[in-house]
Amino acid sequence: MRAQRRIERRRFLGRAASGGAALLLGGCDRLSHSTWFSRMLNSAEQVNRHVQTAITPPGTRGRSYTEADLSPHFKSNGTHDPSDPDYQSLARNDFAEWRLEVGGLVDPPMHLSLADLRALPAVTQITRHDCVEGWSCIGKWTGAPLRTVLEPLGVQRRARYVMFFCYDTVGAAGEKYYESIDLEEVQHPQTILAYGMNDRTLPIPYGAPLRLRLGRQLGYKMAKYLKRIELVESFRHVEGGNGGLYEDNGYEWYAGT
Ligand SMILES: Nc1nc2c(c(=O)[nH]1)N[C@H]1C(S)=C(S)[C@@H](COP(=O)(O)O)O[C@H]1N2
Ligand SMILES: [Mo]
Repeated sequence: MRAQRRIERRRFLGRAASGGAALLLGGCDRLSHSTWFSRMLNSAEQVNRHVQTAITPPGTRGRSYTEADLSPHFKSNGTHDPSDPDYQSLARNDFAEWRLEVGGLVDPPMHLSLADLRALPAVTQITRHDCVEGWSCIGKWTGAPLRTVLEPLGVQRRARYVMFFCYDTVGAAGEKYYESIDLEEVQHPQTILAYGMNDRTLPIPYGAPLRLRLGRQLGYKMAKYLKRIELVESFRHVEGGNGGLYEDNGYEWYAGT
């Protein structure tokens, strides 16, 4: 039964987030004028933009920390090592054959290697990771800002969200981990595709070879073990329809900290 299944999955995933912001869309007023980001605002989004701006002022960054603040032991949560056979075989060869698929509203679809991503200007940031289960760790993350990954690509102007699909499954039902963010979050300087952690190659328990890092949202938004990203106009008809596996289980889509 669907209700029973929901309860079991919720139990597996942990306690539901309390409070939090309502579903917030759009929010593009600090975006650049030259790119696809600025071209798709409609009046409904303008209204939502005011709501989001009131809660998270545009340009707000998550707090940055120093080396002295780094957690001696960063917790690995959720999946620690995906059992997917494709993932396992990629891992055996240090992800040399791994490619990030970029699809959906982008012409042409792309496959990016780790070398492609490392060739982009890298950013490093020390930020706090807050899990909805009630723990926090501070880590140092290195990667390519998502905006610099997407900007050279032929992203269609209809695109409003980026979806992230992962190699692992979670819970008794074995559903694929996935997540999504909107264009404001894509443009945020702390939104990076991270391949490094604490000055090392990103280890498997933390999402190797590539994971999403955000500056201002909770841990479950930061998809590990990335396989494919997809530009979409709406996430309503993807997987459970709520923009992420946690969201399909009742958690907030905008998981601001
Ligand atoms: N693919 C995938 N991404 C995921 C998870 C997961 O199980 N699978 N867990 C999420 C949760 S709830 C948290 S708190 C963080 C944990 O990241 P960490 O293992 O680096 O601490 O990853 C998030 N992203
Ligand atoms: Mo979490």
